[in-house]
Amino acid sequence: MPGLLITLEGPEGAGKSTQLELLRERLADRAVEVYREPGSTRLGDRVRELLLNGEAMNPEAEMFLFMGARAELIGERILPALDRGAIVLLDRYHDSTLAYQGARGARTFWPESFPRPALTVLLRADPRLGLRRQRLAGKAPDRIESEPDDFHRRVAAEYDRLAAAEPERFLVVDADQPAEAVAERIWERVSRLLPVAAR
Ligand code: T5A
Repeated sequence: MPGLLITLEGPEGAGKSTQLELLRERLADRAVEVYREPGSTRLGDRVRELLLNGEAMNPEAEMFLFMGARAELIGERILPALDRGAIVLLDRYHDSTLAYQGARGARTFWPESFPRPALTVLLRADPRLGLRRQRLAGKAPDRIESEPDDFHRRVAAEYDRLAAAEPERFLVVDADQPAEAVAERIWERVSRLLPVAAR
């Protein structure tokens, strides 16, 4: 596959959307497609509503709903974009399921049909920092953000475990620093993945 899949992960409000926009700006002269999860397809948007604003559900039902929305996004958007040679930037991907639904006790796994990212940036932050940033930005907490601190701590621990298990795929960046400093760390790594002429 000629394209490049780069994903951003981290706890609530760690700055993924902010960093995605800064990265998109740096890559402005290249074919870039940006998606977020859950969502970015008609089915994904409907499932997002159920997942973030619906009722409590069984952890494995939750996992498969996230994965179903992801399968649609992969088939409809991500694989075609990678085939065209695009750089695909993704705000959350399967590591979110491994971390969040893993923290709920679901038996998580990585399906063979889900492409592995060339790079996964983990914005590492105390989950309370992100939740505070979201409150300051006036964002009302959704069903998952409203979980107790202990759940968010388990999610953060799952992320640390995932990053330690695959140090080549993950770039771990401390999110508790100015957005420009975070962006610089990410760019250092992303620019090395690009063909020489594009750096
Ligand atoms: N989920 C998702 C699962 O449980 N399983 C899954 O498989 C998937 C895919 C998604 C929810 O679903 C869960 C995880 C989530 O709970 P969402 O609404 O998409 O929900 O929420 P998030 O992905 O958490 O996205 P947010 O937009 O809330 O957070 P971001 O993108 O991490 O943060 P961002 O960039 O919006 O920044 C938040 C605020 O902080 C400021 C920004 O200006 C903004 O106000 N900020 C900074 N402030 C100071 N210093 C910095 N370095 C800053 N960077 C950003």
